[in-house]
Amino acid sequence: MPRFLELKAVQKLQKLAADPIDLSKEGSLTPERIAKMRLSMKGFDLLFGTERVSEPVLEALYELAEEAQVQKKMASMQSGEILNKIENVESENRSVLHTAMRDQFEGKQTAPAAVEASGKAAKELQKLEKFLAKVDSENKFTDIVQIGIGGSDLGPRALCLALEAYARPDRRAHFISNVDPDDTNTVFNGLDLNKTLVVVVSKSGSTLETVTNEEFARARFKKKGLDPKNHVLAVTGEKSPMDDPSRYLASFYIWDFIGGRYSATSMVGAVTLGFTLGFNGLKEILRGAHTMDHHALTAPLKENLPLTSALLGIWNRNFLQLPTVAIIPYSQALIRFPAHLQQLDMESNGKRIDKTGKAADFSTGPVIWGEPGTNGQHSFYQLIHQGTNIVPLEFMGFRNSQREHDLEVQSTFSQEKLLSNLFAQSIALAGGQKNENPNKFFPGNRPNRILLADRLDPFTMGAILAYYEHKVAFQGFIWNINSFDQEGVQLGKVLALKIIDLFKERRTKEKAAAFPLGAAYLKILNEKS
Ligand code: G6Q
Repeated sequence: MPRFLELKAVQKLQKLAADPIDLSKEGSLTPERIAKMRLSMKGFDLLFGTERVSEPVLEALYELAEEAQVQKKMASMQSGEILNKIENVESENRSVLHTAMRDQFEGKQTAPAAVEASGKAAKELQKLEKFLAKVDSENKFTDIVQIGIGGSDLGPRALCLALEAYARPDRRAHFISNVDPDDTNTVFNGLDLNKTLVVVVSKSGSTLETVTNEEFARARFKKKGLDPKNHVLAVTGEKSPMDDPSRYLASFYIWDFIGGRYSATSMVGAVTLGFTLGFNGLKEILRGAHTMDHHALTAPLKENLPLTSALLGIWNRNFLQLPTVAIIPYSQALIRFPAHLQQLDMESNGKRIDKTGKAADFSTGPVIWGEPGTNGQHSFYQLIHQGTNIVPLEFMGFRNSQREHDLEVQSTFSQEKLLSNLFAQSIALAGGQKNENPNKFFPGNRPNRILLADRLDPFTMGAILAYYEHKVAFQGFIWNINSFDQEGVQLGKVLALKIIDLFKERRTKEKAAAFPLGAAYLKILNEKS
């Protein structure tokens, strides 16, 4: 496989990028363009007429996808080939099979590794269904606290918040991730522990924050005279230090072939989502994700939503040289989803070498950040409209609200106001606004695209989650980088443990005086260098 800069389409795109379409020019942003630059799939629309792409650019981008053999790589991924590796150096050497977690519906994979993985997932799902049925029949628990961090927190938390409108009225979810005693106490102070389950989620079973917070939780139960064994659940890797079912009310597994940031549809997210939404709600999320997995795998290049989004991102990043992307959902329920996507994208594609082990001589993943609209409009959009940096945006919008009740105020419903704002911003950012007063002049050519869906329900949420997972994977395939490891995160874990050992050494007053904190910091620096 040639390296990214050696791909023929890259050279073509570099030439085209010298003179990209000017969307601010009269007659550029026509209704025909908006209607034409649109892909649809089962209620989802990807609208990208407001990106700075012309027909020749799109042609060259799809050639790039073909040359980089993205469809073959997606098929390898979903069938369980070992993609998580770097040639000729020590690396994780694993399959990447988060798709197997939801490969529980029609159109199943047949490759042995994928069948084995989806079989393992099916077994855990059955176990969870049985456990949830028991919880229902006993009617003892109203609240669940998920303790986990990074991939064991962000996705599940974002999804739970997003789907609160579909939660059972008698169930609530809470999350603790940070090793911050104030946060842990705040969450537990508001709970009736008699009616509370805690699910401790850690693939490695050894993450400092999570292990500490588990002990915090156990101590709270004990203080109330309750046996933690009747309240605490575990989700962890086989043979991890947490793999001791005798300590837990129930335990579930996650495996090496699911990366933390890709684990929301595994037991990492399933326990809390199943508890709050009910097992059928959880299944709808999985069905939505599976539908998008199947689409990513089988849709032709030019009809493929996550691939097209990936290509537009590569155009902005590598050819228009734009280093950041803002993710803006026009839905308050998605408030934590940009944070999840930040991890998903930046941990996956924030890489400096390609899969051959050589330094990347091109830009890889952009800086991802975001916040729901319209809130963002009242804060950072100023820079986006008129600042000196150009920030591409990925919008999300929904034709209908989650809850039925909406109110007509000044002749429109709130959902209509929300969508009107989204479309108005998209057009204004791309087209700009002429004005003789330079202070009121908007240059336009701020690239953006919209993912539009019917309603943010569990199925749609699952599909959107998978859409982004595949967008990130497709970009990694094109750059030929390993989107599935995270050495940068591992380093932090090791260094923190070293500093913690020094804290232990400083316990006594005399030792602390002889060894101030600054010295601890320096010692780590010296050991590293
Ligand atoms: C995700 C990362 C990282 C991980 C956390 C928690 O891809 O590897 O965010 O999920 O560090 O790890 P554990 O689940 O092992 O506690």
